[in-house]
Amino acid sequence: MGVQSYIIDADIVEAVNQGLSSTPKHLPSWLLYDAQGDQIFQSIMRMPEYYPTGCEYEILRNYRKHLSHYFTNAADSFELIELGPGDGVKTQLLLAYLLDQETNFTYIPIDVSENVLDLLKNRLSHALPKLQIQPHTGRYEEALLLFKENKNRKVILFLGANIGNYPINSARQFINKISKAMSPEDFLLVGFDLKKDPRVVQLAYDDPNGITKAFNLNLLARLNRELGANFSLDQFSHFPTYDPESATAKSFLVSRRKQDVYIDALNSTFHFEAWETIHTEVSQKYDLQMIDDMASKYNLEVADVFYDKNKYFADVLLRK
Ligand code: AVJ
Repeated sequence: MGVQSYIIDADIVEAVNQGLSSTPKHLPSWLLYDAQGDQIFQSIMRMPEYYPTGCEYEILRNYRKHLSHYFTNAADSFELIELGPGDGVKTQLLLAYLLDQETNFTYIPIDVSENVLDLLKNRLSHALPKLQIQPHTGRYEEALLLFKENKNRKVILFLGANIGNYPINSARQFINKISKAMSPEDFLLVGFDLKKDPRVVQLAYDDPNGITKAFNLNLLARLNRELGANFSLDQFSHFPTYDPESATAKSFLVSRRKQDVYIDALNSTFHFEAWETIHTEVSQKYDLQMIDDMASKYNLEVADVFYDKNKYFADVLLRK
């Protein structure tokens, strides 16, 4: 092969090798979010079919006062820690309100992508000059361990139905880890996408303009760019499913024919049978019973639940 023109990330190599060597094949959803994927996800959030963004925006706009009351209860300062802030547009509603109230807090957005955090910091420093912001680059788990050690009061935000990306058992384990990092005065606010008409869910992941399709296929384009793979994007289709019984939405990439794909960085060829699948994403939906069960299992109490007008989505406030 020619001169290698890409930087190889060991985590990506391992995940891709493991996922494409498994039966059935799978790739982790965090691979969807490179600079291109971040941009396509911004377009997804503006689609009328993708209801979660608008719902959570409505919730934070309507209830920012209620939320601020909980958060500022003890009158002292606190750390507002956000796991996976994205573009921060929804959180900004809350931040602006807290600053208007002259609340003393530091905003700590945590993400694995330094790119996301740089963009966010630039944007928020202009929009909210008084904001004290301390971005932290790294994985959530490792960041939580750090926060467990400091004694500052904490409000942790995990919004946007990001929890839905974890299969339900992993979601439980993750909530358990957060719970262990929390003290009795701390709060945790989690955004859950709720069970609803299955057709509404289905359409959110199968939009007629193919934006979600482009998002899913970008994963293969990324492997072409970063690992020197030779996936033909038109030989794979995007196929989302929603099972209303388990309330799990899943996305697949389906091989349209029998084919071999070479990945230079792995120095390996992967074989695909016609109609063989790669599972790329889970988007778990919840109901209040599931949320209550999860909370009580891990010593958390549901302090309040905030809904949008359709009850499509809930921001759930938890404390120890
Ligand atoms: C960012 C994980 C909440 O699962 O709804 C949107 C990602 N994927 N459309 C979701 C996504 C396809 C989104 N989360």
